[in-house]
Amino acid sequence: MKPPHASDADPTSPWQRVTVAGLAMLCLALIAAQVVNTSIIPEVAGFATVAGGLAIWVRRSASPIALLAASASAAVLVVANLPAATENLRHPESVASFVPTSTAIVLGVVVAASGVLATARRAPRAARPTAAAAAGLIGLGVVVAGIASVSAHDDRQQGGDIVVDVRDSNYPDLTVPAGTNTFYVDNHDLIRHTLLIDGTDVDVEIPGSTARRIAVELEPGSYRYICDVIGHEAMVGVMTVDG
Ligand SMILES: [Cu+2]
Repeated sequence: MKPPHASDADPTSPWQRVTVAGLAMLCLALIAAQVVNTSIIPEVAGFATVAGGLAIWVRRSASPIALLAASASAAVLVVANLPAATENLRHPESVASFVPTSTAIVLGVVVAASGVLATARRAPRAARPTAAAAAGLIGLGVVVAGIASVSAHDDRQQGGDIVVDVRDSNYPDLTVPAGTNTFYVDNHDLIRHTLLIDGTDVDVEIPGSTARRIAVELEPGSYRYICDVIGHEAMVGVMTVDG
């Protein structure tokens, strides 16, 4: 039975429940994203904390301020992540990059909309189908990524290859002979990386838990090689090519 002094917005409104559930799942998805990254990413940790805090606030209070704060935060999350998300969504074969991204985007959009709809008390009967559609989309993301990762290309190491082990989003410094070298770049991380070598046209995608063979001719000198995934700016190695 509802208390006689029920607040302005109905505390049991279906959209409010969707907002709370969406925020709670968003918090978990952002924590999971960091677990697969094996590191704490300050922005992601910040959003996870905000999402968790908002979930508690909206659950306790159906006030328009709480609901609109949830909406606005979710919208900011989606927009701020769009450049990185667009890249990750183009590479479903890297499950650990794709699934947290697709999940966070779906949840972000749902929370952004549900917070406003709960405040406006509009279309309550659409809440349940919307939540079901969101769950379906998240599940579809997992299936698509699973299929893509199983069929992902994975190179085998061959004799004479220079092995570059990639762990914890880190590129080691290397010393190699001049001429044509074949690098066997073994990505031990679950997440995707790329490899670009300054002064060459090498620009290779390396899905999570796969390896790539990359042949490149190098003159003596020093070359910087990097991963250009957004947020991986610290992934810089130096290749010293002996004469
Ligand atoms: Cu990377």
